[in-house]
Amino acid sequence: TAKDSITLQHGAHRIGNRTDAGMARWRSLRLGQFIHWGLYAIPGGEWKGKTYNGAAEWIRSWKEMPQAEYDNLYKQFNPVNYQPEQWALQAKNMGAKYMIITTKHHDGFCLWPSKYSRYTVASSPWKKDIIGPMVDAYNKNGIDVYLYFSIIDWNHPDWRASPKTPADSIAYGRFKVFVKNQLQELLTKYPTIKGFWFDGTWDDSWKNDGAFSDELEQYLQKIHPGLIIGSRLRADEKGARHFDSNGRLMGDYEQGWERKLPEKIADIHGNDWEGVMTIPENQWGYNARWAGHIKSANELIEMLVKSTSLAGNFVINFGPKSDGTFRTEEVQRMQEIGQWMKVNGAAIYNGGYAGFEKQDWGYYIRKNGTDSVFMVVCNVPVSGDLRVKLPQQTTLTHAATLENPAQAITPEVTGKNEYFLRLETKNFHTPVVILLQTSRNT
Ligand code: JFZ
Repeated sequence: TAKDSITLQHGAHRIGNRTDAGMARWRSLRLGQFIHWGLYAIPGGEWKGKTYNGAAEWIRSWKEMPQAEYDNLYKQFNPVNYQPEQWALQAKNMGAKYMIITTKHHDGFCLWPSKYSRYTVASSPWKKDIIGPMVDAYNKNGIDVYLYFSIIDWNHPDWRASPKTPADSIAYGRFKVFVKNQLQELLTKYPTIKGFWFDGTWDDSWKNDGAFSDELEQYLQKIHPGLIIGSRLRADEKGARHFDSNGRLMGDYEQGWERKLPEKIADIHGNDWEGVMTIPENQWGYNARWAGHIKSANELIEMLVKSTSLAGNFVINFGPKSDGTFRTEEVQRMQEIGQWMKVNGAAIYNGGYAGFEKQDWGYYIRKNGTDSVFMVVCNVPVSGDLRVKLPQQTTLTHAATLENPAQAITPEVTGKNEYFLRLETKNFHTPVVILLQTSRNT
């Protein structure tokens, strides 16, 4: 066990993962849907005929985009085709068990009618709350809701990235009160939410006030017991983020896996974690012109499988258009992932690290707390033989695909605790899942 080298007041307050029922539920969900939606969907990565090469939700920071014009886009926010029921059903059909919605991104525009700001949906032609109907629709479909909230707020006069003068510090002090008020407001308006997903916490102003991030986290969890908050909110009093100066994780799970995933179980250090992934390379909000590599449904399924096999959650991002509809590429991926999940979801929900040595054909996933281990086959070898290497004292008693559970696959014994499994055909269009029943000889 690690020994603390520094005494910290605002470091980690817990050793190891949370053990309560709310966190156990989060850990069982595995597949989430992220939605980045806001004013940036209106330009969609283009302004006055020019294409912005960065992430579409960052367009306000582009020199070609006059900030005053961006800050007036709210006068055009009118998503007449926004149908939260249909959004929720679509997410459910994909197999998502939780969702994260941007209540406020770096631009500061609020998708709920906040009484602490005039820069909200209430001032737009749409006028109505976006968040409330979304929370209700998703909850009704059995999907937990988490609220994304950016600490960076380009629209707020008191926000500072790096306070330089006493006046800056006073302004930022007011800003922190504003943040706390907005979060308290969100918890009061949407009491069924399960947690916050914080972002924009890398600036000096935030990371040099670890005490405030600590007090804020404790305040939110006090007024909403069980609230789940990832490591991205926190800094300690020395400015260390995510992990405190003694290397201990702050918050409820590791939130640093952004467009990248761990490779092996040692990479997660035993912590709960979640990876968030874009379908194109780095676009979160709607961008009319996706460029570069666009991930296929199979690539995303493999990432979901890999995340589950390494005991983490996987969240796929979508950026709806400004009218409230989704682009075809996103709809297709949701449908294809959903078709796969309908047959193979049993390997994902409640799945975790199997404790078996990884094999070349893909990933082992254990149904948590059971002797059932799934083989998710992403690469079939040219021989067609899948080598199943089990730990010592473990015997394979049964194998069958989730697609055809009634038809057992007869294993060929090739060694002690080692088998070959041969599939009927070598041609697959999606990963194949084989459920193994094992028994331990004691
Ligand atoms: C942030 C945002 O700036 C971005 O627009 C999007 O909302 C994304 C989910 O979060 O971008 C990040 C945050 C963290 C890292 C990189 C980009 N990181 O930890 O490497």
